[in-house]
This record gives sequence, C-alpha cells and structure tokens, in this order.
Amino acid sequence: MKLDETVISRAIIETYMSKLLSCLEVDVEIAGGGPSGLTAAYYLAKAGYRATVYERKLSVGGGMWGGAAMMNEIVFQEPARPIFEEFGVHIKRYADNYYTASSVECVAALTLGACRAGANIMNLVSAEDVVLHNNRVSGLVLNWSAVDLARLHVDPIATRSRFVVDATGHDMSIVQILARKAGVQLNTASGRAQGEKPMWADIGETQIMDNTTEVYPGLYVAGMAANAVHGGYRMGAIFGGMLLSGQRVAQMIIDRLGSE
Ligand code: 48F
Repeated sequence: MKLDETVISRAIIETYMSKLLSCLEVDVEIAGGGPSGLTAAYYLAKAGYRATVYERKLSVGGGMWGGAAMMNEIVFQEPARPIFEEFGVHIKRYADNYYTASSVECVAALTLGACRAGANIMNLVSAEDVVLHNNRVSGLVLNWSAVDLARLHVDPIATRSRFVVDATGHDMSIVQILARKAGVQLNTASGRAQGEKPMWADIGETQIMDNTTEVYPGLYVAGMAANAVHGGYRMGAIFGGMLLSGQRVAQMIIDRLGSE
C-alpha cells in the first residue's frame, strides 16, 4: 500500500491535538521531567489519577543523563532500592548502602514506567506562569519552548489542575515565578524561596523528604526544587532522594485527592 504524506501529517496533528486537549484539565500537573517529576507522574498515574509532565527540553531526564561529571552512572542508597527495582532497572551493589545503575537506563526506565502507567509527557513545552485563583495555584500557563528560545512575543495557553508540582530542579522555577509575580508568603521558614545550600550529600538526602511539601495552596515541590525552596543542601550525583521525593509527593497528593 502506498504511503501518503498528508495522512502521516494528519495522524500526527489530530492525535497530538487530542492529547493536548486532554491536558487542559487534569488532576495533577508536574513541571519538569527530571527523575523526581517522572517518578511522581508514575505513582500518580498508577493510582488512577490523570497526571501530565511538562518538560521544556527535547528530552526528559533532567540532570540524570550525565551521572557525575559526564560519567553516566548514578549512585543511590538502600531506601531507594525498591523504587529502582519497581522500574526494572539493573542494579549493581557497590558497598553497603551504595548501589549504582546506568544513568541512561534509569532515564529510559522512569520514562517508560511513567508512560505505561498512563501519565502524559509533553516535551518541548515550558511552564512560564501559574494560574492563581483565590490564593490557590489552579493550573499552569504554558508555551512552546521554541517561543521562549526565540524570544517571540506570543501569548500562552492555560490549564486547570487540582495540584501542581514544581519538579524543575535547582531552578525551582514555578515557585520563583509565583513568589516574584504574586509576592505571596510561602510555607517555608522565612516565607520566601530560601535557595539551596552547598553540598552535603548525607544531610541533603535526608532533608529532601521533609522538604517535599505543599509550599503554597495547590503547589507542591519535589526533588531538588524541594531542597532549593526550603534552603536544604545539594547532594550531587546521588539520586535516591529524587525518586523517594517523587514517590512521596505523589503519595501526599493521592491522600489529598482521596480525602477531597
Ligand atoms: O534538574 P532535574 O533533573 O530535577 P530533579 O528531578 O533532579 C535533580 C537531579 O537531576 C540533580 C541532583 C540530584 O542529586 O541534584 O540535579 O529535581 O530536572 C528538572 C527538569 O525540569 C525542566 C528541566 O529542563 C529539567 O529537565 N524544567 C525546568 N524548568 C521548567 C522545566 C519549566 N519552567 N517548564 C518545564 N520544564
């Protein structure tokens, strides 16, 4: 059978538009497709909630691909091992409480896991603002990353969701936007985005669980954004905390959605 270029194009346009329309109103929107965001999406979708990840780059995976200093192995600790196992990652034991895995395999496994659980991943889309209704974050304001990169003056589209997760990593870009534009008090010690501290892997990995919180009504933080917002330490190329934080934020939101 002959192939028709216009049918190929129509197939892409129609299915993409229907996917985009389904994003307009969901349970949870996750800004950032790094390890914490992908893990959160997986657990939310697995629990039956409609979750969308927006990733501004071409590829998801955030800072996981490059391991440490471009050596593509990552390290994680015992408490995170069950999550890596759940995603089917090949795990290598290095020493007591230290495991390694291929960073490339980890990104692939987290991505496939999230997709197969039913999460929607929208790459090349940047979250440039939040929807703020009655002192509650109620959705995201989105634009094509290409618009941002080309500095084009083009208005965005907006979505509605019951909860938003800032999983944008060190930049904590959603929290920063909210704090800057709305001047609101955040649920942090100072009421502001505190900024991350230098490296202390042990403390940083411990803090990240307590720092995975709702920082403003409707807006949670996960992964490195959680430590950045609450003034926690960075931890470098140990990734257990990213997956544990993603799992934790998903569970917190699942509990909220279940009780509402
Ligand atoms: O930085 P990133 O990997 O965040 P994470 O899940 O994991 C942090 C670790 O990779 C590492 C670390 C571990 O020890 O410290 O840094 O907390 O992924 C964040 C993703 O968010 C995207 C960005 O491109 C990256 O892929 N991102 C950032 N801002 C936006 C965004 C935005 N405004 N809209 C959409 N995506």
